[in-house]
Amino acid sequence: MNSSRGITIERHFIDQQELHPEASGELTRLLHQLAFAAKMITKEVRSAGLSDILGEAGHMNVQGEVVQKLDEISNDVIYRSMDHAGVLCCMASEERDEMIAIPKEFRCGKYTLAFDPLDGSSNIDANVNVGTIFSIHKRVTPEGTPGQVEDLLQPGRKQVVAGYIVYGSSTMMVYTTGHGVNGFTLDPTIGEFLLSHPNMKIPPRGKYFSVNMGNRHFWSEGVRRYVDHLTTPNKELGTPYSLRYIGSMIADVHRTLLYGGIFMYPMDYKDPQNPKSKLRLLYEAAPMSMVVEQAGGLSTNGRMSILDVQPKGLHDRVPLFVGSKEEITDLNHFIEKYNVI
Ligand code: P6P
Repeated sequence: MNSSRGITIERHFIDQQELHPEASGELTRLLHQLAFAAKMITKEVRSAGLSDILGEAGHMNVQGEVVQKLDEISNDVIYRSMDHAGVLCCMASEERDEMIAIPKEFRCGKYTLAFDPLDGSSNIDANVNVGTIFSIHKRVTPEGTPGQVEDLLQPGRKQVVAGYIVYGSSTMMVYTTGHGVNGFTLDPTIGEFLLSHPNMKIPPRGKYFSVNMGNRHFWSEGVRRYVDHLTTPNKELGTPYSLRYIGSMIADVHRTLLYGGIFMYPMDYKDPQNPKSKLRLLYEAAPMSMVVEQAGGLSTNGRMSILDVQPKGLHDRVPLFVGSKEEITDLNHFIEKYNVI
């Protein structure tokens, strides 16, 4: 029997809602809109190579119009799908410096949405998998008032929904409401997301590690020694692991979720006085970490679970290590021993 049994994502949203008798249906409406936006962005991504919307913004397309970059188009698709739904009080996007308010003419809801409209978009010209990442919290300021930045600045552990849409050989939507992880594959012939990966679980240990080895000399000693451990032949330990790195975090983490192993974007000590991280907490690290932890994996910034990191700003960056439970546990032993992340 096919595991999807023809269960559409809309049916799954309703099933999830029925787990919460007190539910108002607002969250279900939000998820419906996200699935709709995913189909719209799929259309744009699939036709990108043909309709001259690749590359930098500002150039003119064949119709003589100013062309937006695909990530800006994706940003607008999500904004337009969500702003009038009456379920959000505010949003945050990688593409916008400030908090995105809900237009006055629309009702303010009780949720917030933080999103990366098209993660990995720098690779889109090379036809590499890209994706949309989303994170939903319940507001903390009084209902009926305009949303505030503090509604968005909540730790990942308080997410009510986290997930992503990966635009690859097929479009998949993977999400959790805190009761496990489920994956849906878009059937383009009927325009429906069908349950293809029920109750996803990450293997406790994998055979792959995923990191940009070009930055090896800029990592802390703990991380460098851990990666050296992974690449030193040892039959008993099952090393060396294989390196898989696409340079599109959503694709690298999605593969890690399916096959096991570890994805890393460590702190960069190129300037020891001013160490830097690259990945964003609110709409990249926190939602992806919630999905992986809900699937039985772990995440860390080198000190604590990503889900316990308190955001200070909408675009905070964090070191990210996420993957199989046993890999993160091994990494932590190296970090503790050398005491730097
Ligand atoms: P690097 C893509 O641009 C991105 O934001 C993530 O999706 C990806 O993991 C990372 O940057 C890749 O960065 O420095 O290895 O090219």
